[in-house]
Amino acid sequence: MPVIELSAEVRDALRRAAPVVALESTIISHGLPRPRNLRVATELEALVRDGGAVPATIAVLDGVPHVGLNAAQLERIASDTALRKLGHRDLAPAIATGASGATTVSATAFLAARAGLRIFATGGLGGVHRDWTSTQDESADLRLLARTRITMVCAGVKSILDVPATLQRLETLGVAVLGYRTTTFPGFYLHSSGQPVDWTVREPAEVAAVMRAQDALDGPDSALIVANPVPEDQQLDPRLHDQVLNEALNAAASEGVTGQATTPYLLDHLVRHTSGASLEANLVAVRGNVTLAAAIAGAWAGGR
Ligand code: PSU
Ligand code: MN
Repeated sequence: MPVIELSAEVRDALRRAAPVVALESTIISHGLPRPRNLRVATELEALVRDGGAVPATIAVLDGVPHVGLNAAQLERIASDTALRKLGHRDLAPAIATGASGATTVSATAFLAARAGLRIFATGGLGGVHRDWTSTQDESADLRLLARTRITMVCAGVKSILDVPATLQRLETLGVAVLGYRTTTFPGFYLHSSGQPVDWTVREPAEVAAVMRAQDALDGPDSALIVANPVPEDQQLDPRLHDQVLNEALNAAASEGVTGQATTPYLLDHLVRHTSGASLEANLVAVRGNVTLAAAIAGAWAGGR
């Protein structure tokens, strides 16, 4: 395994078994519009600190996987338009060729777990795309979460996806899903996707207890998804959401957008055609997840 570079702060926190929260970088480089993305990246790290944990944003720079970025590195992620989007499968080629890229959930979860981190926050997971039967497009996020012991705090999966199919895949893959103070699976921009969840927890300590039970069972490794909805009064208007999403899906199909480009294309289309309202809902989701992840990291570190 090539060396993973830990920031001094993250290394120190891990040595002390202090709370640490992993953050992905693709949301910064490919998921949010510039220049707001840099402010968001900085704000998310500050929210983790306010919650008493150390932030560890993860990316690959010049062929080196980094866990924990300094201000200049974070700025590079936000501003470098040539930065690649790296899933787990891209890590080895990126390392070998000295490439730089932002890491998706799949690559971030892998590097975080390898570095000894246990808690990870993002906006919405990747999953099964709506036209799966013709495109076979299922995010590599799911495959990695099926084999990585990491606690993933998210607002569900992105609503551009086929949510019921994604939940079914998570069941098949053996990934547990906890609703955080909700009995329905969140809908990313929306408070609820309408799909039920099997388990509901109400406090960070309950999540930490589930993590300890995972450790006691000791395998096979899989993620624990903590699905944390945006508050109903801060969600995107569901009617606007459905209408613009349909337009976005049609536009992607007619422009022939496929593969890695699909998710950034759809997210960007939603931002532009909701006058930024989808961006605000996305940010509410990520902020809430980051804050909850810090609290879970605290409960987890405290109970060890
Ligand atoms: N969450 C967000 N915005 C994003 C993503 C997540 O709020 O842009 C990114 C994550 O990096 C996730 C990726 O892993 O989208 C999924 O892309 P794909 O469907 O190509 O696997
Ligand atoms: Mn994909």
